[in-house]
This record gives sequence, structure tokens and C-alpha cells, in this order.
Amino acid sequence: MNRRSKPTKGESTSPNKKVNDLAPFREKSAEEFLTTNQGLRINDDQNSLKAGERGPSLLEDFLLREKITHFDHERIPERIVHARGEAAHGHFQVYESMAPYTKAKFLQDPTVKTPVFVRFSTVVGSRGSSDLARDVRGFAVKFYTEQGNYDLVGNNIPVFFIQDAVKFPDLVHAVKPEPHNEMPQAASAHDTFWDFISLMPESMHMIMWVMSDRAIPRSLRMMEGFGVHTFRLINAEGKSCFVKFHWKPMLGVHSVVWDEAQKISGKDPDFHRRDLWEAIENGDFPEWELGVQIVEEKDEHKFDFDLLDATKLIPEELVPVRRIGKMTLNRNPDNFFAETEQVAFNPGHVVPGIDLTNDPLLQGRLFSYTDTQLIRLGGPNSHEIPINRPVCPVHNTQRDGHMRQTINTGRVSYEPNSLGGNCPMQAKADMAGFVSHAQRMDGSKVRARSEKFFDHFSQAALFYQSQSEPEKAHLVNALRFELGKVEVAAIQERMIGMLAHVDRTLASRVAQGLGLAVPNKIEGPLNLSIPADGNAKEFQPKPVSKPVQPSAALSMANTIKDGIKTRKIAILAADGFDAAAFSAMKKALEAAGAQAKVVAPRLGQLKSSEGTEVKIDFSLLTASSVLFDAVYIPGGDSSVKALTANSDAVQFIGEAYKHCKAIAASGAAREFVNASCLEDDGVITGPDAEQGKIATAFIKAIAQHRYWNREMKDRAQ
Ligand code: HDE
Repeated sequence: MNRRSKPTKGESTSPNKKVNDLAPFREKSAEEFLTTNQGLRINDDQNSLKAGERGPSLLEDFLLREKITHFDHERIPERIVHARGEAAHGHFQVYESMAPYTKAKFLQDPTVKTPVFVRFSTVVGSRGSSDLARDVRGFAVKFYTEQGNYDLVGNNIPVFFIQDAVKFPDLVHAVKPEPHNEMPQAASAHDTFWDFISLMPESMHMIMWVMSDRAIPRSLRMMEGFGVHTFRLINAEGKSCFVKFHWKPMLGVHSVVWDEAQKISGKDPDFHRRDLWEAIENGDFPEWELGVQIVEEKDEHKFDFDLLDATKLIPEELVPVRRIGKMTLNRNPDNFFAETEQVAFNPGHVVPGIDLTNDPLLQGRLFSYTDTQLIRLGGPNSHEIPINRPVCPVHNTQRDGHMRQTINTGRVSYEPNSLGGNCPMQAKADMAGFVSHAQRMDGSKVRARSEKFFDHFSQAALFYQSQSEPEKAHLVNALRFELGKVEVAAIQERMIGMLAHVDRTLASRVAQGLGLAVPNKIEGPLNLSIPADGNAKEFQPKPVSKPVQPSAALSMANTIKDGIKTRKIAILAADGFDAAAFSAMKKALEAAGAQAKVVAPRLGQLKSSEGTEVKIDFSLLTASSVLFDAVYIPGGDSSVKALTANSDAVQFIGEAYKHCKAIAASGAAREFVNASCLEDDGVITGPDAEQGKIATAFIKAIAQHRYWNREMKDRAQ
């Protein structure tokens, strides 16, 4: 591809090659004249051209027409799935050469920083929907490598609902708002979704994940990512091994609770987007380690499940995750539409050293992404949009099409040719030409799956049984919520039957919440399979046959809880607060890497009992405890009196308590907290004199993320 050679004002000298590459396309208007798209300076942008001051507008007004026409075409079709997303630039660096496994150049040299652009998304909702919907999160990474773009287009859940791409349109039609009334938005809690799921036993493992708190992350910076499918790594000798990709967040894996998620959706629907943006603006760059689970070719069939089945994971106890490098996101996009909306990922964007497998879900995806981008981005040239262009040269014989940017020179647009010296030329494998792994193929042409694909419940049971008690309770309640919104009783009943195949206690807990019973005789869900003879055959999926060995890696209870970096803490105060206690706590929290924000009954300056002033960040109208990780209330008689009399302040503490967050109070504020909180677990109080001790204990408590045992009492078990 030809580059624009003339640098513009947007010129950048970033060490990040992709950020530099985008520079010529950056437009800045400072001290510039307003012009048309043809560069004509505009003299009046306030009045359309009229026949007289009170006369009709004239068709001649090309300024008006150009402006309105462009506006009329500002929107492009949103993504059919993953419409709501946010993204950031950064880089990836491998820890040590992965040459024994892969020849991918970006995985060889620990000194090389490969630029990345990462887009996170929810799946179901429209572009303007809330970030806190219960949903899978997309985790798509574009590596701009020297050998071309490599896209790892994953999710925050390691498995998927279906095994074969042919079911994807059905899944998406079932979960999207129902077609007759376009409800509900960004939610799976409705009849069509559960109707489909109750008839798809293979979805049961994924259902366990999406009903768990993994589907309501605290932050995009605190969730894992997974490549989901099994891929291949190929080394320089052509040796192949299988690989599963993981992203492990350096801040640990944390979630909010469902009641909180629903409230955040009203208080700040941009909660995750804002959190990512602000973290990067504050210099708290989000980081993940890239992990790989490697399986030698000879071990392909040694597992109880099929490596090509995307509804299964490889338990980390069977194949440990090796952390091979780190990704850092350190730059917000300049323009949401140009970058985040127009970026186009594709699991078929691979580089030499990384290859695909026959996973039937992956195979279908390889078709879908290019196809959808033809309509979403308007033609076959979306790879020329600045955010999508590789940082290495592009030369081929493809030509023309809508919005072509490249000016291909010369008369040769075919290969082989003699007129152009047979250029551009093919690259041999040792010149980094991509060669597909020469996997031997031998099979009949059938619409069928391998037998191991039909063990639908063992890993669903593995996930459920690996959860801590509070996590199990959340999962049960999520199912009660979702199925509680289902209107057709037969669907609820079929789902109870399906859950009973996973775990009978789970099924009866959910059934109890729905006022139903687990049927004595559980119907076996059916799968249709068409074997080689072409006659459809119905048969039962396999029951959970072996005792489950819980996997610690599947429970968020076991995540790292070693600090409070980037956590947002509310300091709730009113006029007359104790300045010394306030400052000591704020200093301690900030020293530990957290952000302390002042929340008060109104905005402006807050006066301490000594007459000093601090700026209020949020009023009780503009903030709510669901937007914070923890709350501290300093002493000061009149401050505490004002808060006690303020129902919003009382609710603030009550909700922080209900959502199991750390709460601290000193001096006179102890009374206020004691009145609202029923017990002391994760609630730290003490006299003003012990401010240092309170701060240390509070920081330790925040690092625990939540005190789930508070809620265990009132949960129906
Ligand atoms: Fe996607 N998926 N998908 N998907 N997917 C899209 O591509 C599709 C699947 C994922 O931030 C679409 O450009 C099919 C699994 C992410 O731009 C579309 C199947 C996983 C994103 C599409 C799947 C994903 C998409 C919509 C079943 C995790 C957002 C717009 C065979 C491994 C990327 C677009 C971004 C987006 C098709 C299943 C991840 C329609 C047919 C499994 C993160 O092409």
C-alpha cells in the first residue's frame, strides 16, 4: 500500500509504530479556517442561502447540501453482535523467545514492543446500551506485527454456547430483543433466549459462566480474556502443537453484584468505558499477561473432551497456563468512530507461526468476519482504513472497489506477469510467506460431530462445583432472575430439567426460587445427528459420568487480592468534617494507588470543623455508592449530623454494605455507620486517634474486594 508521504500537523514521533502510522490522518482544527470538504473557506456557517431574508432556501446552496448530506450518512450499520465497545492502543512484549513452539516474529524477541489495538465489547446490546448488562465481553486484540496483522478475537469466557457455526444465527436471533416488540434491550432474560437454550444441551457449560459473576465484571481491566478455540503454533521446522490463549489481568479478576450492576446501568451506563478511559488518562495503564496452554500433537486425543469443541476448556490442572508476555494499554483513541467503530477484526488474520484448527465454530468464523465487514464498512477496502492498516507493506493485485485509497501505479494487476518483472512476487516459507500447516485430511463428507462433542454436562458440572459458596449463590440467583422473567412455564420447566443434568442441587435451588419442583424423572435432552448414512438420528447427550475434580482456576475467589491500585474510594462528608482524619485517610489511600473522591450533599467547597476547605468531587445527586469500591466517613460532629439526617447519605452506606464493600468510619462517624451496618465484617471503625490503624485495616479490607459472607445469611440456600 502506498503511504501518504507528506506529513501533516498530526505528525507523531511515538515509539509505537502504529500510533506513528496514524499520525498523517489526525486532523487538528486549532487556528485553522473552516472549509468545505474541497478546501474552500466558508464565510458564513450560520445562515443558509435564501431568496431574500425571509425567502425560501435555494437549491444552489452547495454549502448547506454538503454539510447535511454528510450528516445524513454519519451512521454505519452497527455490529450485529459486539455493537457496544471501547478500545485502546498499547503494546505487547514477549518475556522470552517462543522459538521452540512458534516462528511468529513478534513472539521471538523480548526487546521488541509490538503495537496493539484492543477492543472490548458486550455482545447482545445495541451501540448505546449499558456496559453492565449480564453478558459475555468481547476481548479482541489486533497485533500490528512486522509480518502483518494478527488478530486474537476472543472473549472473557473460555467457552462458547454452541459447537458449530451453523447455529450462530439462531443463537443471536434468540438472544437479541424479540422481533415483534424489540424488547428487552441488552438482556438475555426473556423467553426466546431460554427457549433456545433449553433445547441446546451443548450450551450448558457456557450458561454456567454467563450466569456467574464473570458476566458482570467490575472493570474491563479486571477480567480475563480467552482465545476460546484451540489454535496451532508452528515452529521454524514446521513442527505443530496445539495452543489455547489466555489473557491474565495484573489487577486480578473481580466482579460487581447483580443488584449493583442494575443500578450502575442507570447511574452510569458508560461505567466500563469511563473506567478504561480514565485509567489510561491517569497513567494507570491496564496490563494483562498472555498465557498459553500448549498440547503436543501426540496428545491430541488424550483428553475426555475434543480439543476442537469450543464448549470445552482445558482445565489448568491438566495443562498449566504458561505466561509468555505482557500487554499494556497506554493510549486512548483520538476519535471513537475512526478507530473504535471502524476497527475490523478477523480470526483469519494470522501470521506465520500461528495457524487454525478444524474447530467447526472457528471455521465458520473465518467466513463471517470478512463478510460482515463488507456491509458494515461499506465495501472491500476496509483494510485501508487507517486503524486497520498493517504497519508492514501491502502489495497485491487486488484493485478498485468502493472508497479505494491506494493509487496503484503501473499497468500490471495480475500474476504471473512479465511486464512488471513478475512483481509483486510470492514469498517462500523462509521469506516469511504464510504456509498452512499440512494437516492430513481423510474423511467422508458428512454433517456430523465427533462423539466426544456430546459430553455436554461434565464441564458445566466442573464449573459449578469449582465455585465458592457465595459464587454458587450468585449463579443460582442469576438463573432465578433470568428464568423468572420467562413467561412460558414450559420453558422454565425444561430449563430446570436441563440444570438437573448438570447438578441436582443447583436445579432444586433454582426451582425453589421459581416456585417449581425438579421433576422426578428428568427428560433427556435430545441432540440430532446425521451420520454418514444420511438418516437423522436422535440420541441423548452423555450424563456426567465421573466424579468432578474442582478446578481452583475457575473460581474468582482464588484471584489475586494484593492491593487497591486504581480502586475508587468515596470519602463521604458534609460541612464540619474532621480535616485531620480526612487528610490522613486520603493520603494513605492515594499512597496505596487508589483514588479518593469527596462525595458530599452538594457541590462546591466543603468546610472542615477547623475552617479549611476541600473541593467536592461529586454530590449525592451525581454519585452513588455503586460507582465506588469502598466508603470512608471521617468524623466531625456537624458533618456526621448532616449525613445522618440525609436519606441519600444513609442509602449510600446501606448500599455499600449490601454490596459487601469495605466501609471505614472514624470518630463521630462510628455511630452513623454502626446504625446502618449490622455487623463488623469488612467494616472498620475507630477513634480519631487511631487514624493510622484504621487506614491500614481499611486498605487491607478494600483489597479483599468484597465480604460475601454478609449476604450469605439472607440468601435462600
Ligand atoms: Fe464473533 N462475530 N462470531 N465470536 N466476535 C463478530 O464481526 C461470529 C465468536 C467476537 O470488537 C462479528 O465485525 C460467528 C466466538 C468478538 O470488532 C461477526 C461466530 C468468539 C467480536 C461475528 C462467532 C467471538 C466478534 C460482528 C460463531 C470468541 C467483536 C461484527 C461461529 C472467541 C470484534 C464483526 C470487535 C464480532 C461472527 C462466535 C468473538 C458477525 C459466525 C466464539 C470479540 O462477524
